[in-house]
Amino acid sequence: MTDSCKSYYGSSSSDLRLVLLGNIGCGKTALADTILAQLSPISPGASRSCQLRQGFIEGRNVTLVEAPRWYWSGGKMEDGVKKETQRAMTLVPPGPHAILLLVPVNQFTEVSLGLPVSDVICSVWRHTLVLFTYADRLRASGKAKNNNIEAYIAGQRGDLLKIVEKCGDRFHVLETERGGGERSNVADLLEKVEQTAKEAGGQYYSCPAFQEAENREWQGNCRSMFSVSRHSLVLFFDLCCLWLPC
Ligand SMILES: Nc1nc2c(ncn2[C@@H]2O[C@H](COP(=O)(O)OP(=O)(O)O)[C@@H](O)[C@H]2O)c(=O)[nH]1
Ligand SMILES: [Mg+2]
Repeated sequence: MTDSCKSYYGSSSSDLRLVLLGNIGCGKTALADTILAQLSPISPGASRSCQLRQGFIEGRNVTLVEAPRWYWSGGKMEDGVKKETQRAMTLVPPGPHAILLLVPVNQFTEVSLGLPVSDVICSVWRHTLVLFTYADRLRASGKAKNNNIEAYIAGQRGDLLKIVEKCGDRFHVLETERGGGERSNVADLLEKVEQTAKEAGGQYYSCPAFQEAENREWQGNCRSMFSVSRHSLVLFFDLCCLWLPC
């Protein structure tokens, strides 16, 4: 994936399109449920393929795609996973406003172990926001002094800090307690997503597959316009021949 952007032009300002990335169990489905305030339909084999969901939340039409779980082979991400993840970007036309990289803050994960997440994220870092899940578990473990997650990351998790820095210091700690706190946490997250798009120059990520499709459509339109005008000319010429005295 190469980094390529488009302006908001053509999409409503109340639309918000997201791609959720992260390995199995990192909390993608739970996050989608929380954002959309609805339970996910149970779909077998869901972890290998993209899941698209929509809802109207906090005054915005939110569309989100849950990308597939990660499979590694020889330290590299499997090609099938890569392709399916790239497909995730194409399921939210004309492109996602932000990519949320979910990282369980209480564990050492693929991300924190430095496995090549870049394989899938590549140069879309500037559209990516790190979303820390399992903050409740970390607090319960007592590892975060004064229950302060930010201080724990800054002081004890240089591995996670590196990822956050790669994403332009954009991160959000997901709070999972039920009730008002959870909703205001989602509202904060959606604001950060909009901020991510603003920081990327008021642009959303437009993947190469989209550009190719757009180019094909444009070329197709040109071809059909040309063929329409060519047919009109032929018709005009035929009519002239009919009207003109021989
Ligand atoms: N305690 C806790 N459990 C979570 C959190 N996020 C997800 N879970 C649970 O972990 C399990 C896997 O989460 P899920 O959203 O299905 O992960 P996915 O594979 O990334 O879609 C589910 O039982 C969730 O309820 C979290 O932040 N804290
Ligand atoms: Mg899931």
